[in-house]
Amino acid sequence: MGTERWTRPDSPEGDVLERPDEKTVEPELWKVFLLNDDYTTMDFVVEVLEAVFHKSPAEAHGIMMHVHINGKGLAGVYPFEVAETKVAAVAELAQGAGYPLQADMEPD
Ligand code: TYC
Repeated sequence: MGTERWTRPDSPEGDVLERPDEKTVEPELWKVFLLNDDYTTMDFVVEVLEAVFHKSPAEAHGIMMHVHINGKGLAGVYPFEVAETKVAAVAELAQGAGYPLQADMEPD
């Protein structure tokens, strides 16, 4: 909670530095969302959800429809570097197939 106050061993007295808590610096988990667009096919989105996010066909279809209707939908929650890799994998698959499908991420 708040900040942890600490002083370097060799620092002059009164030279108090502040280090934010770990959680403040970088949240542990990040949400990865798929974004809707008018051009990516529904079948392709389902394929991406199965391949990148390891969803079952039924789950993938449900998430795809949620995104189609609401504009955005949660594909998964991961540690930062895993989430970044998922976002990049979506971009690479989409670009390779010529679709504008995008994913983004935000702290959980
Ligand atoms: N809206 C797209 C269509 O009608 C389907 C779609 C769903 C696209 C989800 C992107 O993340 C998406 N073909």
